Amino acid sequence: MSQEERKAQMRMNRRQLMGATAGGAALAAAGSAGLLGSATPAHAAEGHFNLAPGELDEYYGFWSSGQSGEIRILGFPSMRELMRIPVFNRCSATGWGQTNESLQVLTEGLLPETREMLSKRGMKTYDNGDLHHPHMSFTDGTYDGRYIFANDKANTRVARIRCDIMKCDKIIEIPNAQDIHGMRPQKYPRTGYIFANGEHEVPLVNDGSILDSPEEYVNIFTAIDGDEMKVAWQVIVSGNLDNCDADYQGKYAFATSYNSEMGMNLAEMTANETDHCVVFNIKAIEAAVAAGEGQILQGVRVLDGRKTANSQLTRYIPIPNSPHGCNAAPDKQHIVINGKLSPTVSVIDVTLVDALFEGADPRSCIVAEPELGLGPLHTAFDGKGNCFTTLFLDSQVAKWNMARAIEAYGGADVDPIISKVDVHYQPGHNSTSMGETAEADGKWLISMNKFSKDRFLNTGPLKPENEQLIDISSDEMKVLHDGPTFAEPHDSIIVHASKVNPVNIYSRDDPSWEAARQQAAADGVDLEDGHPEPIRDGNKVRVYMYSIAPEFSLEKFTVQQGDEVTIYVTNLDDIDDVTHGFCLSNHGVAMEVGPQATASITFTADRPGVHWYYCQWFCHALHMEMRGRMFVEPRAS
Ligand code: CUK
Ligand code: CUA
Repeated sequence: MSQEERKAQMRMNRRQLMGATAGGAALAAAGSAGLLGSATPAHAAEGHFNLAPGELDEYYGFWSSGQSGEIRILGFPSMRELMRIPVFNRCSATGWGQTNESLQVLTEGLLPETREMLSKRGMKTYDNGDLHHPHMSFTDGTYDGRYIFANDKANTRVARIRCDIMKCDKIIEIPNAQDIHGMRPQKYPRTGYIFANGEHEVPLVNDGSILDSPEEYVNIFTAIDGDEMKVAWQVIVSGNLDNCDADYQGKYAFATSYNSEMGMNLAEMTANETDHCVVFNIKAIEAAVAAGEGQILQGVRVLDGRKTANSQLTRYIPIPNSPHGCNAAPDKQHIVINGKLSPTVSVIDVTLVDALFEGADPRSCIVAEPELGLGPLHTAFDGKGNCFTTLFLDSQVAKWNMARAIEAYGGADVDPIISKVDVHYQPGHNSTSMGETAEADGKWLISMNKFSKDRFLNTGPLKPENEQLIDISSDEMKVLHDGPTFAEPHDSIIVHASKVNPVNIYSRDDPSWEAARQQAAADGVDLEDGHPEPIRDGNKVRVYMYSIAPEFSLEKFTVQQGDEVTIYVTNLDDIDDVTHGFCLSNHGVAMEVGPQATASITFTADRPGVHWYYCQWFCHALHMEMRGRMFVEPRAS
């Protein structure tokens, strides 16, 4: 095939997968139809999402940011962006990726081979990440406010965010797998495990000895101990793993699997009419781990749960076609598998899953398969028996009733679909308020749309996403608000504010700066007192200072050219919202220092001269005056 033919072929494929809206004329038509169906200003005016100044939102929204690599905190339903939590990305404001404390988080969980590869490039850790799925830890089927976990599809990692300080405290790289996509915490009895899907298949020891032999590639399902942030076990499966969820019984995890064909290109990957939902039998897996079955690879016990292994570890439920989203309903009984290339969703009854492991037909646990429209990707729930499924190709959300879908599957003449609403445009994930917990409250739905096209002022070729707030308190869904976002929140959770209790001021005992504490002790320094002179240790120099608005305890210090300098700043202010910063001019050095926190940063002082450091976090009327000088004495030559 020539390059031109190949391009023509790819354009064809794209059009098929995107549906009519990708075509020029059809696009314009879909656009205007969409506008007609959208919220009127009257809806917006009566909307109670529009908070008066000083009023607080009822919910926290935790938004992923996809290839931006961070987590964003929104007030919900006002949709105001409150904060960004750097995770896999770099942050100019907070120094995430520069401070020693953040570098420890970003590097300590890397595999040795990754560390070696990066160090050859002069890097300590990856600079990018692709964060799709943020999910809070659970106790007894609902959010417990301890942690948020998130995947990195780009570099095969899983991160944990502490909800007391809203900072990332652990990142681990997952061995043996490639690209963690779907990721969910165990819901019951509490979040011990984090289940993490390896999306792309690779040779199990991916060391170059096997290359273009796809028949030898495997996919890996990983369970992480969320308390320890260590891999607990892995299971080899057949077919790419996409999204996953856990039941409310603590017995099973479920993962959608496209590409049962194990194809290497688009035509091969979409050939079969059905793919799978893979069921993982947690008790059977734990027993196999305890019995020492399988093999240890890169320090992890890896069990064989492929179809061919015929084990009690997994079951493969045939699902039409290349399924994507996997969503446990708050009724604690049903799992909705979203068909993507099939207009259907398939509903699994978890009470019928035990039988699959006693020889029942894998499809015998399917109790409904309603046809909803084109491109069903993800489903959310209202806790009243209704489900909301995004239809990517139709640019709609369908509201349907679980009980009616089950009756219809049993032969009754009922239509499970209650209503549909146009969204703008091409929705991926959606979330309802508390909807992935047993406490789903049925008030709000957010539709996370991949394209905004004409909905906002033109920002040039790169447009924002559009997240639409929908009132689901009645049968007719009402779109109340358009929320533009930068690349590219895939998924979100909407958590009642009562579940989350962040502190205002760090505890001086916080483990975040344990290494600084130890170094200071070794140097005979109290972090809260700082030290009047730099402490020299060969060509390593440590500078300890504290800050009280609007001053650093050191107005100057002197080092030698070529010294490796570490600055420790302890913020002694203990007033809400008085964060300081430390920014060293012309050195690429900057960090946030929260109230009562210690933060540190290391750099080489290779520029002789006078260099000002200043507080870059506006903290006081004399914030501009909060500064000092670093003198770098030229190296004697
Ligand atoms: S995935 Cu992006 S729309 Cu990564 Cu959860 Cu479905
Ligand atoms: Cu301290 Cu600005």
